[in-house]
Amino acid sequence: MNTLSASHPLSDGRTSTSPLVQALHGFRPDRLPVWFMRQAGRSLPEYRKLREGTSMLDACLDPQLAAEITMQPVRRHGVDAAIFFSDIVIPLKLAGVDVEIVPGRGPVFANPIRTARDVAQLREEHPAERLRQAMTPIRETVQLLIAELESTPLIGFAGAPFTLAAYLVEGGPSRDHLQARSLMHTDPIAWRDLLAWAAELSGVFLEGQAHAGASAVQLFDSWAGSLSVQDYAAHVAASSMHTLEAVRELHYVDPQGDGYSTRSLPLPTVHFAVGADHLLHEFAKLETSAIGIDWRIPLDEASRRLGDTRTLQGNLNPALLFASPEALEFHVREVIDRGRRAPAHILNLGHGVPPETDPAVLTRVVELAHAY
Ligand code: 1CP
Repeated sequence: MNTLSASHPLSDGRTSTSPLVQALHGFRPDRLPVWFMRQAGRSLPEYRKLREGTSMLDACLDPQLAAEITMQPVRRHGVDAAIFFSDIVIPLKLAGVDVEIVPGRGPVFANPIRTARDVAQLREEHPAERLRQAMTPIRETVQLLIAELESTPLIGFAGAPFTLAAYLVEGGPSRDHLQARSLMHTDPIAWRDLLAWAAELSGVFLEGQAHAGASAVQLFDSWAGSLSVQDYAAHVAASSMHTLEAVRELHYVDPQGDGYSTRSLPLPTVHFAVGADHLLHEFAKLETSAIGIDWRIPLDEASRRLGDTRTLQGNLNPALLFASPEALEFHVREVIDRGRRAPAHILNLGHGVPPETDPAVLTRVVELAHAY
């Protein structure tokens, strides 16, 4: 077993009794924890101002800037967690892969990965070791953040291997990830090797954030919903497991112990995907502390399907952020009520904050959740 340092915010008690960490361990804290995927970024005028003249990837790798962007929504909305400002392609970038984030589009790769030769070259030229050597700006950003966050937990994250491969194979964002879904059948060995490589990089990225001070980590498999259950089980699940193994062994000594015995608790983990309720049973096998649910199925139904065993995160419909205050309030209450079926609940959106969102509406959701 691998123990987080005594000065880690979970070990020294700063975040171990926070509503987020309590809920991730399956308890119902006094206050319902709430945070938003993509809370940092384009919906905030202060973000747009700070980002002027700096590219997305440069902003992610500048510790002062990335820490400040991470803090902005915490100060403004009073959310119960900070999400590390970075991107799922940062570990690839740090391993030397030629990738850019094109404004208004997303990650674009100079050399799409289409053949067994491309995969072999990628593995040879960009090994996980190269990322390990390049993690300094990530660790520095996390250290700056935990010094400022006090009792608010920082959530670290990584992209799941399939979602990364969906970009690598297509060369950029795509509607249905068809080329990636084909490669797993046209060349299953190359596909397996590509996912194993991506899994290792994402694992190094998660582990680095955890050791530096993140109090939980989330695996984003945003595009897994495009897969059939059979394809997910046969060609994808093992690679997500591989990434999670990098943090599975990480534990901390519960500072709330009774003084006679010590209790060791695991670093909490979250799994998230979109449009993937057909894969819920598969995600359950990954044994994360919580499962993120998008807005397509109600939380009580998701919990029922999981045997009421798992903390759920979600699942406000982002479209309701644009509805009348009354409709939004009704929706927030309904999501919280349905979430009561699960052992514990973390309120979030079913997917990220749309860039057009009025930030005052997000603050209102936090207030509603905390008051209800
Ligand atoms: O210039 C900009 O502001 C670029 C927009 C942007 C931002 C703010 C991108 C490009 N990435 C990010 C930050 C980011 N990305 C965060 C931290 C901020 C926060 O959550 O508060 C996180 C967690 C991500 C993760 C991410 N990147 C995911 C998984 C989460 C999800 O939303 O599904 C995915 C799929 C990406 C790829 C990506 N990066 C950027 C964009 C626009 C996209 C999506 C492209 C597409 O539609 O395929």
